[in-house]
Amino acid sequence: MFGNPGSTELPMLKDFPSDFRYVLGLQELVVMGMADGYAQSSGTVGHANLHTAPGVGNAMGGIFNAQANHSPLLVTAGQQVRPHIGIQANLTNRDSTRMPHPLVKSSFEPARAADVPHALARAIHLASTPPKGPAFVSIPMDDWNADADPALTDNVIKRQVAGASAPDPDAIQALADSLEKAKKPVMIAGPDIDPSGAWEIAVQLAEKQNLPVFAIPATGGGRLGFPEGHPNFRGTLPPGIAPVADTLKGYDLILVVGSSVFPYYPYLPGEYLPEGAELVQLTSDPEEAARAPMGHAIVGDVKKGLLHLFGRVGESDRDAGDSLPDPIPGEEQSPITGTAAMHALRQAFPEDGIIVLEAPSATLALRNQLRLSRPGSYFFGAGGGLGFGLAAAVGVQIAQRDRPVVCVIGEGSAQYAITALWSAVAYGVPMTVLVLRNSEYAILKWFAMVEQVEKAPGLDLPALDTAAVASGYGVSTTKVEDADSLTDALRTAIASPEPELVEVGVAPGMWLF
Ligand SMILES: Cc1ncc(C[n+]2csc(CCOP(=O)(O)OP(=O)(O)O)c2C)c(N)n1
Repeated sequence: MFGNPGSTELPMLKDFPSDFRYVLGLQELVVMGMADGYAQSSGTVGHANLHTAPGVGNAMGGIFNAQANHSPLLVTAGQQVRPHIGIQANLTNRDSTRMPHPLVKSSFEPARAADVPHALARAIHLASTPPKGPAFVSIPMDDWNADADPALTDNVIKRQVAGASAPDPDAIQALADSLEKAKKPVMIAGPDIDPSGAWEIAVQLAEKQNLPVFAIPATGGGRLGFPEGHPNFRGTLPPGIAPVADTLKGYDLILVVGSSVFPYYPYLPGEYLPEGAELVQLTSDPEEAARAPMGHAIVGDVKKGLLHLFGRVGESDRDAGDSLPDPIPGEEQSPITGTAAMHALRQAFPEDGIIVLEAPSATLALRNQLRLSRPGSYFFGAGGGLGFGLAAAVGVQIAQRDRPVVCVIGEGSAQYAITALWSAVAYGVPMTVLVLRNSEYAILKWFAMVEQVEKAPGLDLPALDTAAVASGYGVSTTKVEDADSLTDALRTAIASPEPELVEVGVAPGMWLF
């Protein structure tokens, strides 16, 4: 249980059971991020316990991220005692179930104290059935002194709910026929491939059918769906409508797996599909299927769908095109570029390492330089709400004790969930944080250019000393300025059994390669 307690949650924490572990976050956005990272990387349901209305308010950005990430989360919050709700005593969440809407799959306050166990079980089952996401339960604080209904509870705790439903075999057969007939098909790998366990079969399908593979636009994908060092990998799609169609020009069948179509941003209008192209989307999320602006969709479990498809197509000898060139560090300069910083990280990054990323102007540089190629190695806040990275890294590292976690973060982004550093120290979480200091909100300067906005205030961050702030939370820190020192500092930090922070100065700007 990741939580931040208040008076309304204390009764829930009384005699805290020894087979549970409580991880304290110092602010509810951090609680959500830690639980989100933990849930996604452990593959189990995470639990975030929030303080009543104001705590839920603080958590909303994190709940937004969790739904975009399809992160299976039980979110509970305390509530005034039942006799106080009607008179709206202090701290009453007066419309507790409406508050987290529309970001949660369900929102519930049990009608009777005795129904709390059932309400929790219901939320857990719902959170963990595709499409996964957060489910909310508000619990009046006096409920914890009441007895559960044994007839109901005894049944409830034994139940299992299996959620992965296979796509319609006829639809998969039609897709297999289209794939066999296509002259130049392409696969677009989405974030639900990895959590659904479809990583291997996605690779096998691409190899059997000789498919070139793109990742969905980097800003909208919380997970990788395909090894980025694989010879069939062609890079990430650009994020706008027209640029996506432009990149996919010449392909006649576009197979989108485990993704919405597409998480576009910014608005760059144009045709949605290149001429002559057909698009088929395989997704476990009926909502993602329904809202797509083009193509057909098949709803069902991504892994089962790919397994069926794989069995219905033959080996193909079509030409998949050229592999990506090896990443290069680019020109030397001082301060170093974001590209050089990511190249330096590549030298220090262990094979089994995990990246948690929230460094907007270096997102593409990281993807291109690291070419992460193992499942469960990449976590990114698909919702785009800052405050995910530092907190999620703590949760990921708690779930994955044996894999080194490196959180790559902009100095601006770090401030949204900076108190996560305290949790990392308090619980001995040995993650490494790499802070890219460019003294500005670089991505927003790029957006200002795209949106033709001149002279916007509030885009510079002079004199923000993240390392000094981190020291205050008890984190060991190192500051470096050149690429070789960065690699050395990262090697040391990654090997350390304590949380460590490395801050590097980088030149302002956007780093695409
Ligand atoms: C909760 C939230 N508030 C504001 C934003 C808008 N925003 C997007 S990127 C960004 C700046 C990030 O700065 P930094 O981490 O230093 O990265 P850089 O752009 O310099 O690479 C901001 C403020 C957001 N995405 N989420």
